[in-house]
Order: sequence, then structure tokens, then C-alpha cells
Amino acid sequence: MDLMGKPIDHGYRMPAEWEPHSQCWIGWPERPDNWRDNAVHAQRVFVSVAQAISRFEYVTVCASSAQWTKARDQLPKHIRVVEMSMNDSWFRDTGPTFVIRKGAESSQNLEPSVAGIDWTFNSWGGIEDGCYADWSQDLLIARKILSIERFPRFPQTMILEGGSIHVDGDGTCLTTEECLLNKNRNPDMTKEEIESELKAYLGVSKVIWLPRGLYGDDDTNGHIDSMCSFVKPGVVLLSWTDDKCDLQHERSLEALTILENSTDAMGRKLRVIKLHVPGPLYMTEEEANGLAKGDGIPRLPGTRLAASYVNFYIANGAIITPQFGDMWDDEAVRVLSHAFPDHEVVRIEGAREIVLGGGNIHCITQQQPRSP
Ligand code: KQY
Repeated sequence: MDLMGKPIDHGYRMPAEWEPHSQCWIGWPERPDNWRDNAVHAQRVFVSVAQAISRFEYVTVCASSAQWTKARDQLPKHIRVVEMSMNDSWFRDTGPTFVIRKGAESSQNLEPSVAGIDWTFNSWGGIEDGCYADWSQDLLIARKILSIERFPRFPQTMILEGGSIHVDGDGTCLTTEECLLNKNRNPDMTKEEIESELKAYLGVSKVIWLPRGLYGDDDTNGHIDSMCSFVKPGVVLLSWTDDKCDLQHERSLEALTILENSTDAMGRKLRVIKLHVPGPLYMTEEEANGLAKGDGIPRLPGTRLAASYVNFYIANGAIITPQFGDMWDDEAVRVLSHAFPDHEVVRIEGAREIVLGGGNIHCITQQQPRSP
């Protein structure tokens, strides 16, 4: 808000993910306390994701100096590999949120048309509650990417991860109270203050709050990107289960009621498409045993995995979709193909390896919009 209590307009907006991209940024998984067996399985699946996206847009993979050669050797030549330090590889959350200047399409204005928000990051909850104790390198990722691209950087003191917001590019933002109002993020800010920062920085005029994210998504405190995402303005996909005994059911039902009774920034009533979750899936003994001891949170056998098909990436003309070797895989592809008739739905087999680390394809990618 400005001094007169009017919302500040920075003159930029976050485009919807289906708007044209110039490239996609991905980090290279490495830390052995989060990625089992020294990250070999995760690296194989990250390569599949990068390769699949690179059929539709440029891809840059960032890897630490210790891993650069490994990444270079495993990735196809047309994928750029850049050296960058990081504490882990979730570029949705540690990369910049790219925004474009409103009206750049039509004006002769010479100001840059793409910029990036550099939110503050605290490892999804800080020293008590977060995923690891040292996030000093993660804090620099957005700045480094923006400097590589020579884009203006909008620093933001508010703690926020990109996976906790979705926008429709037409004035509406979706998020969860479980994450954004969690005391481990911005304890001194009210809901109204958080909402007004979202409006100012993302260029939205309406924020729709779901109470909770996916059941079991404890790493992120219920990021929206495993729970619900936009298909186009006025239409959303919601993680769903028909099983009333599954604790996911009450969360999905609660979200459905809110969404069906919401209108977006343009006054449209939302249409909800249900996307059944896989499983339930749980971490096995063998998977947990493959993890090294480190400063990361312990991962225990039997833990419910935060697996959902909503955590896909929208590339230029494609939906890059996690597959878990589960009975719901084909159904997810059917629903997504129907929801995105102009996109090719590409399956990423073995996405379980990403969910073992606490997220999925949307969480490891960051789209850079094409300059209008
Ligand atoms: O949901 C995401 N955007 C990221 C998941 C991060 C998990 C950290 N262990």
C-alpha cells in the first residue's frame, strides 16, 4: 500500500505459465542427504525432464563446480550447463519469479520488458522448521540468474517460494494459507499485508486462498503447486481422491468448495477439473537407507510422499507430466490431454525419484518468459 492506502502498482505482471517462454532453468540435484544413492537416480530423472522440455524451449541447467562435468556428460549438447553453487536444486522456489512489463507488447518504451522478483528464502521454514540448516547459496540463485540474463532485479524482503503461488496471467493468484500464513515464513505480516505484496509484485488484483495444500506435503507446508493449478483463466485442476478414508479427501473437498464458490479477478466463476492423486505412495526402507546423514531433515521409511499429477510443467506447447508407475498414471494423462488440447502431454517416467526429495517437476523448473 502507498501512504494513501492505495495498492502499489509496480507496472509489471507475472505471466501465466502457458504464455511463451524463452527458456527454462533447472538446478542439478546433488545433496546426498536428500537424493538417495548420491543422487544418481534423481539425476537420471532430471535429465529426462530437461531433455523433454528441450524439445519445446531452450533449457539451462545449473550445476555446482563439483558436479558440472557430471551434468555436462549426462545432458544432451543442446542443453546449456552453467556452473552455480546451491544448497539444493528447487529452482521454482529459489530462482527468480519472472515478470513482464505491463503494456510492453504495444509500447515504444525502452525500459527492459522482463525482470525478476528475488523473494527471500528460508529453506521452507527457517532453522527450526525448514528442510536444511544452511541455505546461504540458495539465497543467491535468483540474483545470479537475473545477472546472467542482464534483467532488472526486484528484491523482496518477504519470504516466499515460487511453488506457493500460481497465477492465471489475468489478475488472479492462487495460494494456500497453510504455507503463506505459516508462522515459519513471515510471522510479523498479516494476511492483508501478504496479499498486498502479492498484488503489487505479481500484478494481480485478486488472491484466492485455499486453506491447505496436499496431504503429506510437509516439506513445503502445503505449496499450491502440488494441490491446484490453472489450466486457463477461469479453469483449475485440483488434486483429488474419491477415497473418503484418505486424509487427502477432506483437503480436496474443502478446496473444491472454496474454488466452486470463487470468482477470479475478472469476475469469472471458476470451473474445477479433478485430477486424481496417485497411490497413496510411501517411502520404502531401501529408499530411506540410500540417504546420507547431513543437515537435512531426516527421511523415514513409511512416510507418505507428496505425490500429485498437478505438479506438472507447462512448456511451449507441452505439458511435462510426472508418472509414478501407478494405476492413476494413464488417467492423469487423459485428463491433462483433455484440459490442454493444444499441448502435447509428455510423460516423465520415474518421477517418484523427485517426489522422494519432497517435490516434483514444477518444483524443479523455472520458466523465463519471452520478451514481449
Ligand atoms: O514444492 C516445491 N516447490 C518444492 C519442494 C521442495 C522440497 C524441499 N525438500
